Amino acid sequence: MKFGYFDDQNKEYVIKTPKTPLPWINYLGNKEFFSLISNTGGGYTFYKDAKLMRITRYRYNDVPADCNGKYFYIKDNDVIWNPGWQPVKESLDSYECHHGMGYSKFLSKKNGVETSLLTFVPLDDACEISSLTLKNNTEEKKELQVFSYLEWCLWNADDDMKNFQRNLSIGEVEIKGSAIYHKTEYRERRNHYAVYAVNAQIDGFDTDRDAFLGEYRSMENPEVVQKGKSSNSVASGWSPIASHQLNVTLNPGEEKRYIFVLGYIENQEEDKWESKGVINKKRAELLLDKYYSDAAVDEAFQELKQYWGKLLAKFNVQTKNEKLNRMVNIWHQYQCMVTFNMSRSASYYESGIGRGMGFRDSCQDLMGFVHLIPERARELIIDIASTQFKDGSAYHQYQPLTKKGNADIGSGFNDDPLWLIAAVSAYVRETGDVSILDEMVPFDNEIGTEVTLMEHLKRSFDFTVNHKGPHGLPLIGRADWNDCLNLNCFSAHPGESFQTFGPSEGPVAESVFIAGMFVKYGKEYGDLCKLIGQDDEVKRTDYEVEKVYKAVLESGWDGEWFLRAYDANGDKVGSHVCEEGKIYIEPQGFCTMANIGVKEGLAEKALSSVEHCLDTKYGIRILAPAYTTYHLELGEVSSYPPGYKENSGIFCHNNPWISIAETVLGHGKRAFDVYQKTCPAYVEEFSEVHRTEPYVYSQMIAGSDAIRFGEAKNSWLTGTAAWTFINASQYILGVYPTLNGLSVNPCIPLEFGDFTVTRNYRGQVYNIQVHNPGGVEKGVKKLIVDGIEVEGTIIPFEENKEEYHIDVWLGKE
Ligand code: BGC
Ligand code: IFM
Repeated sequence: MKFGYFDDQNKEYVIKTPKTPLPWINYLGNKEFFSLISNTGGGYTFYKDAKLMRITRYRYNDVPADCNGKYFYIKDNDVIWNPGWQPVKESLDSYECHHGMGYSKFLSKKNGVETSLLTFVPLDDACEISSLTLKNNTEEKKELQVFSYLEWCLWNADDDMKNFQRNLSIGEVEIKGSAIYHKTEYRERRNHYAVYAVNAQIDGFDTDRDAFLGEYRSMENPEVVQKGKSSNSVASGWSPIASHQLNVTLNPGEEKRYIFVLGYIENQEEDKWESKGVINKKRAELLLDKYYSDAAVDEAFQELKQYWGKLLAKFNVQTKNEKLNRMVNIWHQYQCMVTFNMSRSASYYESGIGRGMGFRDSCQDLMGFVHLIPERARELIIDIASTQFKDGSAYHQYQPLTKKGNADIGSGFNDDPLWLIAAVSAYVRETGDVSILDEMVPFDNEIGTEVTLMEHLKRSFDFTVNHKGPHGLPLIGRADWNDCLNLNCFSAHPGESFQTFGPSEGPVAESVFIAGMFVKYGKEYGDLCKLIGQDDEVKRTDYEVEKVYKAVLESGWDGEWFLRAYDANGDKVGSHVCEEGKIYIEPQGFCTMANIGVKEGLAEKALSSVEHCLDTKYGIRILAPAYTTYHLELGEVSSYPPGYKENSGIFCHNNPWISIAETVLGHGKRAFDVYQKTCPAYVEEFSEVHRTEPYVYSQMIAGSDAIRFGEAKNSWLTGTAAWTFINASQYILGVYPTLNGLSVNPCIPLEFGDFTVTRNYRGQVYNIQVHNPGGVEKGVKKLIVDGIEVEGTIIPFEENKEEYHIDVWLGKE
């Protein structure tokens, strides 16, 4: 069952009912000012950092769900409704929510009034614009009252939810004309404030929540709206809000449009800071003036659309498979932008006050994003590398506003260092910009400790070299990619969180997954060394990589698949000798991607074991059989009920690893089958089972042991976004950036047909036509670049060329 449809022409998903199984959201904003917005108008706004600079308040764990947003109430005599249905929930005569690239649009009809509400964040300003158009479709004159509503968050969203003894006394606002200023904390910090304004003369306002709602009422039935009259309340402490009243008279057929602007303003040094907490409104007024007219707003919206049009044109594929085209050309890349911006900080499942930017997460996110805006990927690499320690380990997370490592979480996830190599390699392969390797980057953000980024990569590499266990495999530390595989926590104190066991950390638990990573990214580090002429280092990397390769063959192979790990007792994890958790997905994917055991025939076996032991109709499970009891020696992985999360859930993130691994072995059909199983456009058909948004990936789908098998959770912020785009674009379609240029080597099902790819690479346009006359799964028989046949699969890079025309002929030798 579907709740909407894809409109590929407009790059939108159109939701046809407000009653989706869960809130289906979108992200507004591309760089610093962001909003989350649901299909019923819920959500919240922040500047740079969802924890420290929260502009509007959201209510967690609330009933009904998805409560608080930027709402508009329309009152037509006794009938009151919202264009997005919530919070009044008055049934609408028609409703559509269009989630597009950086904007959402609500189209609805009620009582003969047609409304169109477009909301977006313009490209270069810290504000959100809501353009509300009301049209009278009746023969009678309409006298409407329209009320806007949002609730301010007292900036630090964490404190805002806890520190009531202070918070209830600090709220301050100022009203000037149609502009409502939120200036809480201005007295103290004097450096920022927010404003909510409308480009019309208002007929009233409210800034005190209780006055607006009335006693013991909720947003569902505000007293002010029911009365049709604002109370002109001025908040003093308690809960400040911003609400405007507009009395709107519409003659038959008449239409009126209002522009609401929610802005964030940061004072600059030269701004005059006055005493008594009076804010300097100059910058706010400039901003509000800028978006006062309809024409200015239309222009800003067109710019946003053009921006996305240009960005997405950087990778465009045309196959006969409409769903694949849609996902690769639009939604995969869009989700990559969102994960790049958010890491794992703010979604409807990440509160924005817990995790900030993840070292591991952001490194992977940028691998799927780097072709879109390489300069931003470059900046992020430097930020991430600056949180590394001298021994190569790193803070697991950092706060986006301060860019400082999070000391509460600390370090100890032993896969982290290697992800930095993966990210830098992806950046240099994409851009050819080796100058980044010479950038001076500090350790732990400490001035005076700067070394080159290349030296950071060396420390990353050496972290694994210097942290190996009894089998010569990398030590896992607190966990590796699988945060819940806590193999050293056997002596954690009861009640302590799984990952905060510090002193009891055992020395011996080893990870075959990290071994796979080391072989893959160790080689990529070696390639970078070679590129810049560090020949001795190349030899050293070859030697170290070979050692770990051998260690995997000797101690990391279980007979039918790759072992997952050794625990702190030296016992095997993910082995046929285990009663539960006999096989894990991660090493099968990563070792094969690293080419371990490919020539020995082991990878082939491992992937067929994945198909037999882990696959389900909704995707591949992370492990099987699920753990049915808690194991102290395994940690959080066994804490989840069978079928959920890391305990045998279908973790979407590592499904593409298997798909990529299948392409390494040349299995085009299987690679594509794996891709399709979890891919949103293919899953859309059974949205009532899957339940999360059908245009983006979720972190996890409940596995076959769960009662709600097939139900997804934690949509949007998942490494699946980057990996699935990498899989589809670089391995299935086969357009892979190497250090020496773009390579084309697809791996597709026999009946896939010919296809074209347009790829912007290093500032040049590559028009690639792939022909598969004999219907093979993999194998480039002939590569013709601008009429000239070229050896191999790499298109020679030519400086000063603008466009290439490439014909790739697949076939048997
Ligand atoms: C979650 C895991 C997650 C980890 C991150 C755990 O509490 O259950 O899914 O990966 O935290 O640190
Ligand atoms: O790898 C992690 C990621 O960093 C956060 N979400 C869960 C994944 C698997 O545990």
